[in-house]
Amino acid sequence: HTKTTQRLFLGLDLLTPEKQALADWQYRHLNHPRHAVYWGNYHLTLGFFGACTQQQRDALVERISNVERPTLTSQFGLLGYWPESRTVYLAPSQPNASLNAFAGQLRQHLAINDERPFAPHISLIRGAKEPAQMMGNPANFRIRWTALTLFWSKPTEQGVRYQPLARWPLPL
Ligand code: 3AM
Repeated sequence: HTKTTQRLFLGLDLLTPEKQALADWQYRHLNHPRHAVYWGNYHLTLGFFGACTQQQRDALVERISNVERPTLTSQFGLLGYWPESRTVYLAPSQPNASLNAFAGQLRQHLAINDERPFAPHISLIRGAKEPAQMMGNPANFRIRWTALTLFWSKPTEQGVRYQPLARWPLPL
């Protein structure tokens, strides 16, 4: 059916070993009664598009392809909590100017109109009514981002899964 839509968002994907290291750290050091985000879903959101038709998706892919991509590195070490969205997240330890600039460019070029300003983070726990207690070592993950990814937020019986639909490599 042509009316079928997919919830799409643009983000930065982690490599599997990076996801595993983060999941391992979360399991050992982050004490929280609520369920952790499924480790395969770890990512950094750059912009959210919402429900898109196949035609809209194709147009997006084309527009995204035209954006110049920078080399991006992030150092994550800040554990945060947003009470409004009940999310515990990991954020860069310091402001990340090149990442912020890239997100700004994408939002302009793709006419993304998210309500809130870009706040780089990796969501770790959802449905959290309180901040997480951290035990032991603070997180310290240095990520050299390798690809810009268009994700499909796909509902499954196990919950939502973020499935990459298209990838654009970042220069190393
Ligand atoms: O893991 P995070 O939270 O960074 O929050 C949603 C998630 O990113 C975000 O898109 C990602 C995949 O679901 N998202 C969902 N609905 C949204 C909305 N209406 C949204 N972002 C902005 N506006």
